[in-house]
Amino acid sequence: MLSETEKIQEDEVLRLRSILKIQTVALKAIHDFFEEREFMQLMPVILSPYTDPVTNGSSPDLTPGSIKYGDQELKLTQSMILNKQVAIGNGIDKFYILSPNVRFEVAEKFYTGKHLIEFTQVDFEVKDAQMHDIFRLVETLIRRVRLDITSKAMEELGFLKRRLPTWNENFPIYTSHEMIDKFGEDWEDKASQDHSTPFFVTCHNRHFYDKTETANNELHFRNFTLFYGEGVGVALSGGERESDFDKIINRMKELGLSRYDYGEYLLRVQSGMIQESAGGGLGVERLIRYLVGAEHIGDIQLFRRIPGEKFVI
Ligand code: ASN
Repeated sequence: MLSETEKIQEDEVLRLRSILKIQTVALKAIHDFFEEREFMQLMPVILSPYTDPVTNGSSPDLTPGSIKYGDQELKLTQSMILNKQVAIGNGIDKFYILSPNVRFEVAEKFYTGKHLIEFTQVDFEVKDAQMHDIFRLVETLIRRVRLDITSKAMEELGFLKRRLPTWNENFPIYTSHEMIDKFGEDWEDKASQDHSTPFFVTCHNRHFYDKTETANNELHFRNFTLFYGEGVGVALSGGERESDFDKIINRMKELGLSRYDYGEYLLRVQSGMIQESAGGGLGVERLIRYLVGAEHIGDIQLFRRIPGEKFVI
């Protein structure tokens, strides 16, 4: 007979094993999906002279960690977007990367249940693609993951008491303006709670590398976020990319970034190496949290990397 403590420990092991099985099946589905569509897999970089500044005014707490190596100041990758654009310029037309990102979030983000200091995204990019091509790609990818999980990890879903929602072929698409009108300025959580299935939201005033367009004298952004329903929040962010030097410089100014921090990247923009592309990045841990129905993102991690928590190992 197991004691009460032994029973709890055994249940915890079974819970963790179920989550890891679902994670393994999901990652294999993602690899298979891209390989079947002839995407190349690139290896991630961890340190580089330039990284995605991520911050867009709404998240002032994000500061890239820097490391000095010789006379170079290197940054821990916050996202590989700038590398992705250079890869497109090097003739790699469609690819994906399992890319570890480090983002120093403030301790209070513990309470969101969805932030990590260190996480991995499935980052992908397609030359000459537009937003709607990426929507179709992402819908098919999420559907594929769901299909493989339900056929290969039914037992584990059952143990975790998770019933995955079903959804239509196409996820609904809204603009951020529609969301603000319906849910107010703080629309993200409310909108995610209001939906039982995933949905896209376009047009966010966000990154300097997102493509812009002017309509009715207003600036619009050809970028998007995929939200999971059920209050789980952001799944993926992405966009069409800006390749016009003057527009990029203007956006850097608007976002309070210094062009001198992006010298080599901007030289590439100026020489025409940075071309039209679109893509996005799907957070792996958030995907797993969604699939298994975990309350807090830390609950799916063996090695927890939660804002405000002491790292144990
Ligand atoms: N990976 C995202 C993209 O492709 C960028 C990000 O994570 N900040 O747009």
